[in-house]
Amino acid sequence: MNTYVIGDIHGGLKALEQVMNKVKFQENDTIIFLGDYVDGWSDSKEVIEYLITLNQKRNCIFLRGNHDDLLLNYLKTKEYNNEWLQHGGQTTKNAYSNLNQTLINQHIAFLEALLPYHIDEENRLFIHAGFTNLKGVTFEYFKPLFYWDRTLWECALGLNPELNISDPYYPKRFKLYKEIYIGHTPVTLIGKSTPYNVANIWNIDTGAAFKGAITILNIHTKQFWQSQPVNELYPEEKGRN
Ligand SMILES: [Mn+2]
Repeated sequence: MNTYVIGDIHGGLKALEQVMNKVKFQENDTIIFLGDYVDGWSDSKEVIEYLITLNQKRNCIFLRGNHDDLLLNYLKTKEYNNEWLQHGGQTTKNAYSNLNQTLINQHIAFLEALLPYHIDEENRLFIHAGFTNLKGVTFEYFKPLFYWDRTLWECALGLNPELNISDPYYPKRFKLYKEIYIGHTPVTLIGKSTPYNVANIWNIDTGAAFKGAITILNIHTKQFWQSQPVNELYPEEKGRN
């Protein structure tokens, strides 16, 4: 029985299908999706449909990304702001403009059921962005940080590699969980194109909203699979630039 984690998707259905087909999933495997299913490439609606279908035949855990939350808010209230439109929301808004209300309600139900985080039986944490409370996720006061925070990853990148885990300066947040899997902040920002590990933190967002790939990682073996860069599969589009 294997557990796989998959990073940001951002409406890139063609890349999602490509990388899903590379992994030989077994019936009782678990796939944990780190969130950000929408906003970017033109298939946001189709990605949600794909995930709803996949959930019927695989053990899936779907976490909430900040973009999924923005879409949920739009579908429920029809309210949006320009910042969402500029960060990939425009293609999503377009995609949903001709969907009937029954299907929209189905997608709202999917988005509402997304989990803020997941902790497995071996105390591994899976979360879209991060958390800030030094005692862990259950103590977080401002819950949207689970899908907006970047300080956990910044803290990891700034970590002195010579610092011992018993040192009082060692970040307390890193000691709470066996491993922490995140997306949200593309590793392409630091010139990487594959999952990047610092201390016990694994960043699986390989920049699918931009010119990167979608990545699936086996958490036990750390073997990973990637789509081709998503922009190559949508040559007529700009993604989130
Ligand atoms: Mn993202």
